[in-house]
Amino acid sequence: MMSVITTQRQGDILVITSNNPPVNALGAAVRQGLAAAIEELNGDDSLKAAVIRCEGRTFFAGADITEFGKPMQEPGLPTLVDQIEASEKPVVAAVHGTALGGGCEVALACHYRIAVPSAKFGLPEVKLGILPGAGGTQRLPRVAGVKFALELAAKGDPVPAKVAQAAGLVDRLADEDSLTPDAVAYASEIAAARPLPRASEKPVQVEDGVFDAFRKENARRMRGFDAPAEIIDVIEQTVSLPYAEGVQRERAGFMKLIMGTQSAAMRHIFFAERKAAKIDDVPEDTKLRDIKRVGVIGAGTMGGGISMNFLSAGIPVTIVEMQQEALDRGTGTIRKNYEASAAKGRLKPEQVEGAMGLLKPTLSLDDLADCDLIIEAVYENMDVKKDIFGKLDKIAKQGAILASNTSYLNIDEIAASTSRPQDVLGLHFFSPANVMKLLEIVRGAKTAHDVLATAMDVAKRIKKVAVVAGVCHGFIGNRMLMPRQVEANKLLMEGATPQQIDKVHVEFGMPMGPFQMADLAGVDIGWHRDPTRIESIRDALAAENRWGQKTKAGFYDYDDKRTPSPSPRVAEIIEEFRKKSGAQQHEVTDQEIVERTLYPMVNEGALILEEGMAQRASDIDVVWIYGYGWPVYRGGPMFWADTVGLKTIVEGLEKHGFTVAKLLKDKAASGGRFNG
Ligand code: 3H9
Repeated sequence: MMSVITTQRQGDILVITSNNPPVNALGAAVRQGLAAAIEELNGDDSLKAAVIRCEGRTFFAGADITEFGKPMQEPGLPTLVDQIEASEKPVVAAVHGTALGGGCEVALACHYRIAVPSAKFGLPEVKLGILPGAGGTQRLPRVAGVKFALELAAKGDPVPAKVAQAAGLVDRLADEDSLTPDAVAYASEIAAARPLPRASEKPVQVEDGVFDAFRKENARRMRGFDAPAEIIDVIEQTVSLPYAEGVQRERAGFMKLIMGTQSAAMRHIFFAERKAAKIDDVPEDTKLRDIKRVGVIGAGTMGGGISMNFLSAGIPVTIVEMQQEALDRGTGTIRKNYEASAAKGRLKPEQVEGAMGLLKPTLSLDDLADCDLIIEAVYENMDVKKDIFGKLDKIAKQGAILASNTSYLNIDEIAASTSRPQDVLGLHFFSPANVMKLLEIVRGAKTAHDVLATAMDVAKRIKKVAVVAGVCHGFIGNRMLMPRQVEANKLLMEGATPQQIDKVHVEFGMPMGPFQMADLAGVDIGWHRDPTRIESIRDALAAENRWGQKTKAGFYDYDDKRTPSPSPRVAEIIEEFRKKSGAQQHEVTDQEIVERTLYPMVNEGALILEEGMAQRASDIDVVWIYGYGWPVYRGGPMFWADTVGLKTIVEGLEKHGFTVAKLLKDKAASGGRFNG
């Protein structure tokens, strides 16, 4: 078997190459090979310096995450990076692709770093719930300053090579096409330089107040997460310590985090997201249909947002509306959104024009004849959708994929209004569609394999995380939202307030609770619009023009800055309904809210699995993380249920009178789990 690490001499330079596809993760074989190569360098007088480089699409993308939780084979990464840095002869890191996590730490341990301009550097460990555990918290502040180290390590977003260079993390940029020769030339140039620049030996410069300022600035995004707080603490507590002591503190922090539930949850989601892209009965080499132009029917909020995904990815869009005014309004909103991004510096003005130039507005469905994928995004009405699909059947070219953005309706029924149900599927985007990462791909009974595979590929092109769902009311996400809402309403009748229920959800880690969500989405959504027909609290609120944030009143009152406060009027309305309902009043505890709103979601998830509406439990977790803001550090509802214990979930459900799904009951009885 070919070794993952090979060495080759170019004159007196040793070129050390890693070839460990797909991402050159630093598994045991790579670490052993690198350690041996460094020994080779130092044991041979004819060698003067070394270059560490990688084959394939990237420099080391980090430690091998699949090894976590197993006994570590020697040498561990912390030992290896120290060995590289301790080399008596200079070692140059030649970076392309992404030097992430342990990969960035290997680069930091090298004495010099050269990178192509397209390379990126990052410490994404925080996104796996851990901290850089191979000297990253120690070497990076020494090389690039505390502020930069905090940004990279506590936020986890990579930076381009040029930014890394400005910070001191990259010494030299290579030509995009000649990294290895440039790195070898660089190694020859510095071969005799002494003393060697060793990151661990540099003093750290600390600006006053940098840690508190960083904590304050990022308090919101770090809320609930253990790892960022630990990373800041580790750096703060070690900046004035020698490297050897600092790295011990780092190790202690790493061990604490990696043993914790948050890290297990976040690693679960890392792999769950990648697994979701695989469709069990659709071979990976399925030939894809060519998607060159997309049609979108409806230029409302959804249609506009959906279009932006494709425009941003450089895919031309034909957008159709029925009236000129609505069409102008829709395209105007798309432009306004792009211009707002440009104003924030996220886009260049020419990118705005580039995207807008790909948009073809029209009033005629006939103009969709040259589209390869057509997405219908009109309002939720089966007859309207059937009518549109019937027309599309006559207009669309052969082989075009016909998709509906419905959130609830039956895709098979929609597909039956065409003569080509094999080409029909659901593409359920989440609002705002240009922002939210989730895409539910709804698979009809007759949807062809290549249609599914193409939809998955399109999702990747437009940077969505896609999950396959079967045809059922509300698919995966909205179907699980329903029991939560029903219970939240019942709890109101029994004595809880909207504030209390929302608070429990926010403390759990959700961005907002069910009533805050209703106010944001619009209390009037789905309202029958008859102010005299008051059958629910929502009817009562809607009838009083309490439509949510947009009318500055809903379940809460809002000021001009949309800050919510409890509403005395809503309390009165709830009281009236309580009396009418005859529901028994009691003091509702926070724990009861968890058991009655979150456990039923797990139960619904189990039913979804039982019915085959989701391929795997981890897909359900992905839906909730990317579509509804379930806290990633709890790993999604099914992973969370595993951490609570399925027996406890079943007991809780039974205590509150729910019918428990068979799958959930069976798993609880056998001591099983949803994930693993
Ligand atoms: C760390 O370094 C800790 C140290 O500080 C301390 C240690 C003591 N390990 O994403 P893709 C797999 S923590 C194992 O689809 P892309 C992935 O599962 C690590 N496997 O490709 C997938 O497998 P499959 C810090 C990994 O081009 C395949 O590779 N580093 C790892 O869209 C392709 O992945 C990170 O957190 C890994 N480290 O994106 C970086 N990485 O084909 C994590 C990937 O079977 N990785 N795989 O589904 C990434 O962010 C992206 O993979 C990357 C490529 C940007 C590199």
